[in-house]
Amino acid sequence: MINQEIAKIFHEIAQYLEMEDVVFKPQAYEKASLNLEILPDDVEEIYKKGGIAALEKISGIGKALAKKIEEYLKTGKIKTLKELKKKTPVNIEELTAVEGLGVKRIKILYKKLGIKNLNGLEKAAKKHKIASLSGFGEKTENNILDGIKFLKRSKGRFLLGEILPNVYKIINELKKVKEVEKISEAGSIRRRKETIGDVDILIASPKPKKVIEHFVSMSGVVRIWGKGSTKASVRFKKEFDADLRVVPEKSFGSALQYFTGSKEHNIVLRKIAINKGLKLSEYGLFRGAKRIAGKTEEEIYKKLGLQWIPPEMRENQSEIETAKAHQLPKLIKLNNIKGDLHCHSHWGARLRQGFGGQAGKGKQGIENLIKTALEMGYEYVGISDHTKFLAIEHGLNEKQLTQQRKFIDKLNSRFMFHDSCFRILQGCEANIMADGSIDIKDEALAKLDFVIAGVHSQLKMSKERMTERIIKAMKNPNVDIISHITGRVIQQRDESEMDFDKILKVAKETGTILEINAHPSRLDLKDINIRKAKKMGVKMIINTDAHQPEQMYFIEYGVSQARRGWAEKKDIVNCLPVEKLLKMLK
Ligand code: DGT
Ligand code: CA
Ligand code: CA
Repeated sequence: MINQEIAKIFHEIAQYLEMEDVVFKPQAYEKASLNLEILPDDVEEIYKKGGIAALEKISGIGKALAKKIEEYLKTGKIKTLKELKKKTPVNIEELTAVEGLGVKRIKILYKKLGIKNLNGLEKAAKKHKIASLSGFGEKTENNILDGIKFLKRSKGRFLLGEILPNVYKIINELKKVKEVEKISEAGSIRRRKETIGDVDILIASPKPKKVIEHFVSMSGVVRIWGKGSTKASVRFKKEFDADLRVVPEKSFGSALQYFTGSKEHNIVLRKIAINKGLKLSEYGLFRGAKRIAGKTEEEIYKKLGLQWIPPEMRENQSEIETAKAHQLPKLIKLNNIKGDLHCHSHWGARLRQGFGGQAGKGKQGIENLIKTALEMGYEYVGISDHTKFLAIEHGLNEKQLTQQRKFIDKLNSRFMFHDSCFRILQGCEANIMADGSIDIKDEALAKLDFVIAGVHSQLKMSKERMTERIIKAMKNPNVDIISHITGRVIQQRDESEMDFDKILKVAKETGTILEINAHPSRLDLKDINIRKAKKMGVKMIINTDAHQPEQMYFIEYGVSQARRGWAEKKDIVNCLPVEKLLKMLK
């Protein structure tokens, strides 16, 4: 809410004024901040209706503060705060996040030791400069160090793939609680963002207290940050935090809409409501005091004149305009996927260990990959081992590929014998060398059912060279698919630089398919690149790059990334049955 945004700024101004030993004024800002927090009406609306005079009527808001609110509504900021921060260059927000540190102590730390931020605080505490300050002592110093350690750990974001399986477990456990009527994940988890700050869960129940008791005493909860009558916040053993809200069923839809976000999406939605003379909040959609929607998200979007928008699209990236025009794409779904073409077996490693004819067996053997594909209801699976350049991955050479072909042919004939339509395709994930050539001879590539090519070495080169390198690979008539094109590893390695638009043009011309790699730390193509590819009419494939059969289940993350990129079934070639898929290849 805009009220909350202004309340936060007033609170910060109060803190900075306090640092300067100003009297009375901090209290005035603090009081105004609190009043804004609990104000039921939107200040933007109040201002629209009655101007600055109406703002002055809000309890705790005088002429000067009303002007500040007006400034924020008009410019999106309040200059005073910036000026105060310039005078006292202390990062109060960062420092107050340390447990046990308030403005009073921060003031002493700044005046006596010149501490401005977390870094300075940590250095001073480690040098035992804090314990000797009056009013601090040894114990406080240790608490500060603990607090810093804790903050550092919790600052990090998590990969969607690390968190989502845990969220499913939490939700399944809470579903068993009899007071729980409805439950859903919300926040970035529901939007399936590639990284997650904290987990948000929403429940509809007539007995919130009981639900909250269950939640905070769940297995895996190691710390309770806060617990109220309708919400709670905890830390789980795996070190992520989760916020729970419990609402009555009649506002489940509006609360789900609000807590799913994104914040930017919500801001635009709220404006649409205001323009229609309505008010949208987590409690419902209101005309005056009358609730006209709230139970489901669908009715809220509908009453706002919009199609229901899938959570993955709610990033204020033109989805609202598109929903208004009733032109939302019909997003791809997990069960549209008919097979996975990027699965690694340990064929090469087993050959090296001398297993010979037994190379297809074992935990990561081709047979096990097939078993998992069948479990997943797939119609085909593609075996695409690394090739000879990647010696550490026991990449296969031309001869070994031929040997593997024989094994795969034999398996296929066994399926045919049993009248099953399941097909095993043989491919490889060849390496794109620095000059854009492929590490396997063309005659050998031509014998495979499909060829994936990817960059696995020299990821750092100039934008021009990298672009040319990939373009040359795409022009190879045997290369059907380019894997994980930017080479990024989320939170570990940046994307390689390249001219993506130019690459898309050549992909379109040559009929090369771009992979959406579903591995949780790759998700490459990322959402905006998927949208660009779709716009250009470049075909994509969602592959897992599984190095173990279980990893074939990563496909879910690839599908959600594709949805975030607005992809439809027709954009993704592994939604096709095998014959049609094979026709899409070069
Ligand atoms: P995260 O946790 O950083 O991965 O991202 P979110 O989107 O889950 O953010 P979080 O957990 O802070 O808040 C959950 C949702 O609640 C957010 O997506 C939208 C809503 N929300 C939170 N704060 C605000 C706010 O100040 N204004 C508006 N309009 N919505 C908010
Ligand atoms: Ca969140
Ligand atoms: Ca949250």
